[in-house]
Amino acid sequence: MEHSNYYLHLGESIDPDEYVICKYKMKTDLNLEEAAVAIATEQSTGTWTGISTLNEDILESYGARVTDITDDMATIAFPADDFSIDIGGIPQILSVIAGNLFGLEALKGVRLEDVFFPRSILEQFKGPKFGIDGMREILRRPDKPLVGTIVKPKIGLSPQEYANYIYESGIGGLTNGKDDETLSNQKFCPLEDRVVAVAEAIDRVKDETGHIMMHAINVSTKGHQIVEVAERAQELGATELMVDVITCGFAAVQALAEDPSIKVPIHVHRTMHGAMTRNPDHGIAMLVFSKLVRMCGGDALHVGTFGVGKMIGGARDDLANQKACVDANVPYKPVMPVCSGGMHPALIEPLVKITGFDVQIQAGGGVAGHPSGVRSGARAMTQAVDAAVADIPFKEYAVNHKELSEAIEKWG
Ligand code: CAP
Ligand code: MG
Repeated sequence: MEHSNYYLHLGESIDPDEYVICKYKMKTDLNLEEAAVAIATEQSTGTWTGISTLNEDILESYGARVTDITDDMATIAFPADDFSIDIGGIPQILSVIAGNLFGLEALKGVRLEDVFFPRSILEQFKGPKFGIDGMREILRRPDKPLVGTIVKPKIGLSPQEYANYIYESGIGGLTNGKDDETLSNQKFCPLEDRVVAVAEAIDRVKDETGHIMMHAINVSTKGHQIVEVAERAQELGATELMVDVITCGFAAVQALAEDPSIKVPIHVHRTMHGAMTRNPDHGIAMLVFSKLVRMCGGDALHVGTFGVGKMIGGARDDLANQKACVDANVPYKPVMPVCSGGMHPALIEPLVKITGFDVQIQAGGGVAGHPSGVRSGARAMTQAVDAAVADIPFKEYAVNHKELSEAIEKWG
């Protein structure tokens, strides 16, 4: 039974409550309708050739529909019944909307630019436990941007050297510390020793200054182990957990977020995303990952530096990522957008003008590279945030703030 024309429903309106709707940007030597039908076929009820076992009922119930092709962008609607959330969840969703299609000969390139879920699917996810408000409550920081650091060097410090970095950062006024994405349980800094030492450092900062800080311990590991590792880190005093969502999987974030024994925020790092998000003609937009991370319960997510820092991305794309984190049209708490990568105090003013104050700005090199050391680097970041909040040009603010002026002198 040849059904290729079945999947073409151009101009037909469909009920968004009954479908998962995807936007695919396509590069093809075929005509765009054939390319879009190839995606709809492969990702729903068809394959490369007509099959005798496919009938009208199956097509009608579960066949994807190409509802629009504008320029090189196809809109494809997948019936909600094509998805299985209780068993399957985000892994199964991705197998449908971001699966075999990337390897189809019919396409020279294809990029999943956006996805829209019906309420019936959204409501099967819980979203973040804490989110923006929950993190602000823990830190007693009701409205200023959160400001943090990534301990540098990424690897190599001993637990005590590591904890000293966090102590200095906290005394310098930072609200957030985090492990770097490659740090785990290496012999030079065993996870449990690091958790205990960092917890003691954070407690010391609070005892000495009243300042509250949290530090995200990287618990990225094998799927069957991550809850146990996270629970142990929490038991030893971890104030926040970090998961590398692309290398660990969205299901790993969801496992921690939905586990009632996990009672600290989850910081979601996106390392390796560039393998899929960077190419404008092939892959998956970070906007899609941002929506999925919020669904599965990340409390804070790296969204980029809006064209200001060292990593790929740009203001338009990163603004879309940030919007996905806070969009009021989905039934979840807002996720704290994290801006990180090549950040330093002189970049905070231009960044905050774009992002506003509901953001976590963090710097690794931009703190550890300060000419007067980590504490001064932390102070310079804190001063730059205070200047932005007071709407005082940071160079003017730096006149009376030595650490900030030293950072400007070094990084301009
Ligand atoms: C930043 C960082 C982060 C990047 C990730 C790094 O360090 O720790 O992992 O921000 O990029 O390893 O590069 P620096 P993104 O502050 O020294 O650059 O946030 O875009 O995922
Ligand atoms: Mg890093």
